[in-house]
Amino acid sequence: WGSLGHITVAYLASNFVKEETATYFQELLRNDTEHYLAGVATWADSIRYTKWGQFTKNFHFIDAKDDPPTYCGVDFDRDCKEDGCVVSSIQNYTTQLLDSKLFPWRRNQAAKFVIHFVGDIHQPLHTENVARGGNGIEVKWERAELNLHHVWDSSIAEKMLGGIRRKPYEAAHTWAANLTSEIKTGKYMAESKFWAAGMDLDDPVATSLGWANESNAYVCSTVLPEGPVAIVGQQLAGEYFEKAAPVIEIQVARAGYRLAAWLDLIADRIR
Ligand code: DCM
Ligand code: DCM
Ligand code: DCM
Ligand code: ZN
Ligand code: ZN
Repeated sequence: WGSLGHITVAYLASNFVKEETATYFQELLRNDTEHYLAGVATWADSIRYTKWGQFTKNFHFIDAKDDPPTYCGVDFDRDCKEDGCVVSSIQNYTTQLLDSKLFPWRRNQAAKFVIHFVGDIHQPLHTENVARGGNGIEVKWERAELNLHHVWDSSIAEKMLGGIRRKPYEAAHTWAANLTSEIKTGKYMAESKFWAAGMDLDDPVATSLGWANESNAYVCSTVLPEGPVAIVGQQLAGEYFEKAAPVIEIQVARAGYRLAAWLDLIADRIR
């Protein structure tokens, strides 16, 4: 996701964590405001293009070697690269967070990675190999030419919220408040009860692979419904946008809700 998506996932998670979890992470992240998760949500993107941070560049996605729209599916052994992927990274940094022998700065960094990667795994194109997760697919977006990955990371969400480019923190805060009521009392009230089902802190690979497969299924149904060739050069800000927007919305909602549940499990175990 772009900044708007990541910051929204973080604010949403802060609306659902237990009070003890909030206290624990406010201390670890040295921020006792309501922005303690949101303020670090895009940190992993800010370091991936730096020299010291480039070892993390593949940690944001898993390249499923599937064949959309005919066949979708993520396989850990087949798809996670030697130097890591989003699934192995959630496993690695969750384990570091649970290791009380590590220096606090290591656990602080691990927290920032977990907060970011639980967001990214819910972006369907972060679970897809075709054209490097859609980066190599040129499309039209209103009067601009963009790549498909960028449209799913940022453009659709920004258009949904009325064309935000200015203040991502304010826009994200408002979006998260709306999604919070949809989860608590609105259209996601029934199904959100199942969103954290099957989460196992002792098996972060199985847990996050479940999230990756759910996310990747949208590549076949909604991202590339006619396949990768048919979408090249198409205008996506019309009918395509109408079908994609609800998928972005539910994926951001699930990511925030699950991040809260994951942080609760972590804080429960180490406190
Ligand atoms: N980004 C950045 N520096 C760059 C290019 C992009 O910080 N030189 C950020 C902008 C987007 C994010 O990365 O918000 C996209 O990350 P990803 O492509 O992992 O979703
Ligand atoms: N913030 C940040 N990085 C930015 C902009 C803002 O970490 N580039 C954080 C600092 C504040 C909060 O966001 O804690 C401001 O959010 P708001 O404007 O919603 O009060
Ligand atoms: N990306 C992806 N899958 C890939 C390669 C990249 O999901 N196989 C994502 C990571 C960034 C965006 O696409 O969010 C741009 O990546 P880069 O800056 O590495 O081109
Ligand atoms: Zn992306
Ligand atoms: Zn990322």
